[in-house]
Amino acid sequence: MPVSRPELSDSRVIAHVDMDCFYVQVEQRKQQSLRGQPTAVVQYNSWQGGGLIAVSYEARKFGVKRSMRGDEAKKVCPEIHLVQVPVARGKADLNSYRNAGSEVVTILSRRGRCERASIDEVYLDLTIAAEAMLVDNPPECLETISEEVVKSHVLGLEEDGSNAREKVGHWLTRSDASRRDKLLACGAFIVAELRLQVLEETEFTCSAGIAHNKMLAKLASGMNKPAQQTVVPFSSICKLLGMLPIKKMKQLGGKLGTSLQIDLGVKTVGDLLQFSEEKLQEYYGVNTGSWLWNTARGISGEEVKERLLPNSHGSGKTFPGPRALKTVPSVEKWLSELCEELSERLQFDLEQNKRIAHTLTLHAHAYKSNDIDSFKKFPSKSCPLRYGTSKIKEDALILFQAGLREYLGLYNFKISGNQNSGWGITGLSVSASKIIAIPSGTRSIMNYFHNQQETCPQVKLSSEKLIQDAPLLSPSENCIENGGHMTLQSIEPWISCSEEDEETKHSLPLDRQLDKEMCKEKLPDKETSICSSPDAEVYRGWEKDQTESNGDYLTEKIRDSLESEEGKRKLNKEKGMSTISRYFQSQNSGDLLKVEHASTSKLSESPSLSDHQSEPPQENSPARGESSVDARLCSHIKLKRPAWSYDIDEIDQDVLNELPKQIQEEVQAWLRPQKRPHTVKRDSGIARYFLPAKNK
Ligand code: TTP
Repeated sequence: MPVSRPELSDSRVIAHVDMDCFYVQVEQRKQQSLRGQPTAVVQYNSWQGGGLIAVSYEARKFGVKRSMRGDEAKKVCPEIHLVQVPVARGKADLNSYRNAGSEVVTILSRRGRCERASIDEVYLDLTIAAEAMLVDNPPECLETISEEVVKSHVLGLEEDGSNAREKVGHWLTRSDASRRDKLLACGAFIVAELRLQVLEETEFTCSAGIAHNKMLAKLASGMNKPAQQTVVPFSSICKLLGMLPIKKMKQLGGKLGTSLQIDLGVKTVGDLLQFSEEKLQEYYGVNTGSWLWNTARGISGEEVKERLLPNSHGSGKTFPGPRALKTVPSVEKWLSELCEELSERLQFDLEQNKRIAHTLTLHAHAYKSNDIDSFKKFPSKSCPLRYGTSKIKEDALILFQAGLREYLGLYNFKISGNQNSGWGITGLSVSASKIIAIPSGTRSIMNYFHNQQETCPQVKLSSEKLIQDAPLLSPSENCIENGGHMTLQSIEPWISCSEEDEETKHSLPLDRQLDKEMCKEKLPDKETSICSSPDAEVYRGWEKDQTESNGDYLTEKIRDSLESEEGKRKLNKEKGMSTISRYFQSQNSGDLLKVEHASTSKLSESPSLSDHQSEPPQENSPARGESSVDARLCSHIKLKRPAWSYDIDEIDQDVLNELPKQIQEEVQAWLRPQKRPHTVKRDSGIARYFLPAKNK
């Protein structure tokens, strides 16, 4: 759902830069002979000449469109050069395009805050640079203006005939303009300069929109392509939105836009002006209603976020028509390819950018034949991400099976097993999100992280546990690059949204989410109750020890936060905490997870767990002889506490001397090798001597 944000200031200068026919330009740079030629990049699949994914402007003049296949494009433009997208692992390899995008981002980020919005789009906040230019070097004082600047389009200016450039030049250098228009003019100078730098350094052309917010800048960047820029002065906003078909507005291309057309009879964004905010809220809820009201007026306070790297990594492939995957082994084979690619990119990101992804998500597109329920979507599933190709593959397969089971219904899933019983997978993707940077100067943490991955068995995903419905990601967040197979648009509808407050859930460190998931999963009733109350007790106990021994007040904070929904929200608000703190938290919670998991897995191996308790079990204690899983879990987790860590000097020798000989020896043995507390036998009841009187 769109989020309504009031305008931060009407004096911001925001640019949206969009590369022109990007994949084609990258291929033309590789093969210079293609420059200026009608060219298109086609998908890996060569059926009917392959699907076109990028078309040069020279080819567009002939009527070649992205929706065509290569054979069709050849018919309308026989001279067209069709370049196949690079291939690796039987699918498109987008690395050269990603790297080319990064080259551009590096240049654009020189003048202001830069947000990489997709493989070939960037938002820039140039307010500070524009303000500085207005003070130091105002356009009205410039003696010459570069050709690139006067080539700008200024919405609302009559651009008729030969004097268009003159008019633009005049508008950009007016001394009587309002301050906010002067700032936009400065923005036009800066963006023109940046675009020239991009061309000189990368050989790529790009187009741009310059306005006072992201929404208007994005609308403008596509208005004059290729290699041009468009400015949106305040006076032209009304006209621009008045002409803009409702479905062309970002966020209104889908159901909401359709409803506006059908239910309110709205044709253009400007048509929304006739409705009061209350009316729109009545129809679409408070938030969306306000967003629509603001949008109709060109109001958007969305900030440009500092982000030079993608928010997520994804690898996907479609299997249209007869290529649909119909058995679990065939899905497994492709998942393996996708996971290898994903893992390579994660590793690269880790090494190059010191970033760690926390969530693995599987999306699939499926069909069921002979099923009245065929509108049902394959549910997207996610889980905490474990590094290492084999772990990612293993977890992705489990996520797939969990999704398939839900999609088919348990009964059908059981009877179909690995057989084809009328289902097919037409699209598959894995993605890694919640990517967090490890702060610089934390080399040892990197080692720690690596060690964790390699030496700890970690939590092994089971299809019964730990799997979450994937949250709905916004297109820009999701940023799954399409692999020449799946477009973002086509992925988006697959993502199922769990009904829980996802934002809150995902604000928790992932291992905590995991832990809560374990508690929520469909365990037998008895075990479910373990999680709901006594386990929470154990959890607190363990964390208290951690808090005391580490002095880690953050752990304490998380515990508090977990205790209530309110707390969770509090934690959410604290997202701004330094990344390093959060990194430490997640490492700590990772430990917790290991402890708990180890405990759970040991339950069956160790029938008399109570023997290991630091305190002697009481006669009626459920931990002694009882089969209460609950109590056994408690006792096992308590085992992990740093119990009985007395210093020998703190024990009064006289007290020891009064003890029976055998017990004295035992205590000595116990205290001496303090670093090996678990090696002592503890079944003699010695602890009774140290218990408070009432327990003796
Ligand atoms: P776009 O920016 O949508 O288009 P473009 O750069 O090719 O052309 P334009 O000048 O009109 O902006 O997409 C950027 C690249 O993403 C594009 O070159 C190829 C790739 N892409 C796909 O692979 N599949 C798709 O469905 C779309 C829309 C883009």
